Amino acid sequence: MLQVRNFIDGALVDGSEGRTFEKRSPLDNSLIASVAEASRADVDRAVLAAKRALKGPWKKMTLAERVALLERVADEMTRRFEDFVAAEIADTGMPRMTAEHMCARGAANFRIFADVVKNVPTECFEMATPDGRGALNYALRRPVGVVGVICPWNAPLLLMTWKVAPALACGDTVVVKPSEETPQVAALLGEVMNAVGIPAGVYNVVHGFGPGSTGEFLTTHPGVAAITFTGETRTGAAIMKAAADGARPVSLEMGGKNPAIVFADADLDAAIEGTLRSAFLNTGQVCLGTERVFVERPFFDTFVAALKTAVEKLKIGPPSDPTSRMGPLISLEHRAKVLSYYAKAVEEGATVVTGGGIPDMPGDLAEGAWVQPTIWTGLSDDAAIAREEIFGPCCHVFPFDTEEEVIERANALDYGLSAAIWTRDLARAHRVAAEVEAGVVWVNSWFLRDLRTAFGGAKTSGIGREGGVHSLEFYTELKNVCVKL
Ligand code: NAD
Ligand code: 6OD
Repeated sequence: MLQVRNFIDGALVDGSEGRTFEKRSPLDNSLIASVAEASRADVDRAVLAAKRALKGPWKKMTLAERVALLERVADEMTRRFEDFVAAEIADTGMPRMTAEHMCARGAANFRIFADVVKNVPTECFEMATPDGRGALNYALRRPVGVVGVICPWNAPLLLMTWKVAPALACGDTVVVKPSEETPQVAALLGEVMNAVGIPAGVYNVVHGFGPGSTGEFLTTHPGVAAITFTGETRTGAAIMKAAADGARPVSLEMGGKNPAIVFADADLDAAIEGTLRSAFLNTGQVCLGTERVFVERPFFDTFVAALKTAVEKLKIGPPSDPTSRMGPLISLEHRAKVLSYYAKAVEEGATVVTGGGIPDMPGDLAEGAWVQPTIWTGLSDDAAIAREEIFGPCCHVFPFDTEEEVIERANALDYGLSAAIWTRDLARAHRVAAEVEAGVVWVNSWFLRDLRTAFGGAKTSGIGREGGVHSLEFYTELKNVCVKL
């Protein structure tokens, strides 16, 4: 069985207390790995190693040298692409094409932030002084320090590198806590760091859980200067409390219950194809995914029928089958949560347009975390499945009558991560995009990413923005130098 280890100060190591935890395959619940759980002492060692690296070889490098190393990380990730894809698939059970996309984004994240730090200017202001000699203000960006990186399981490599890459590009060092559900790619990335010559201590990984374990040890560690987190909103709130001790900054990318708004003038094929992706990609385990679909009434029946047909064609199966388009959920525990919402929808009187249960899977796969992709109609906006993030392959489709009404309904929740608007009317697209309360809005598309743009959530979906130069706000301290001339 695979042994997944921590990565501390440039070495793959077991936990100092000898504790391990099991990683099971979502495909059939078989045991696939034993993961070394880091103790408080291990977290401490990782943070100290990161602090040493921060003041040592990493600090001594020029920006050009650092950028060249990050580009080599991307190259090495590309060279070891198959290893990353295999690890991502083993931990998550996702279809191969999804894993390939995620792993390509992992390397792309290093390239974009290498590029950003190479090219970004800082401000400079000349000022007058009473003696007429004047003064010059210029800004310097300096690393913030050791960054604690807490990651979820739904897109392990993409989301971890989305934080590690800008942190390293800015000259910080990191201690990463991957999700206990998806430990493998973080350890692999450690091998990549060593292979290209990233100094020991710059990138560290500690495995474990949240409260009372590695996550808590890391977020409460006084040596951690800033914490960046992706995960559930209530976990983000707990991390914010931990960060308040020591007044440390946080960047939080959290949950969503995202709307799609489909106007009757939309291109039906594009809206169906887009909603099929936004609700069911990665078995609905995408924070940006659509769980509430609002369709203008004249288009409603046609839309629901076409989405049903498209969903019923989705091939559910293991990643070993190249025709699979939907894998299992991450775990049996998560499936129990998703199925509890499937039951709640029925209790509340929903019409189940398709799905609603567990698919028949052959052989050992019957033990895995499979669920049917599900569409509901017929409930009101205050039903539990219309308000709470389910994080599964499901959506409720609601009819609407006016633009004003749909904006109000889309904005009715405390979440505000993303929205998708489908229309051929450009003026309306701009109007609605401006009014929808979300950090990211797509028009006639979904999850189309330009990595230079600001990414994050409004309301309880996030605090702060990452992406392009916006990441520098979090991963650096901006220092003004005022020089009297
Ligand atoms: P989660 O909040 O349960 O766990 C995320 C990480 O936090 C894990 O590594 C976990 O071990 C750790 N953790 C848990 N409690 C902790 C604590 N008290 N202190 C420190 N660490 C702790 O989230 P998840 O179930 O892994 O991921 C799914 C969630 O993530 C969904 O809500 C989804 O919307 C959200 N998400 C958001 C984005 C975004 O960009 N906004 C992206 C992906 C996922
Ligand atoms: O594309 C990204 O940068 C990003 N953070 C995506 C998040 C996906 C959530 O599941």
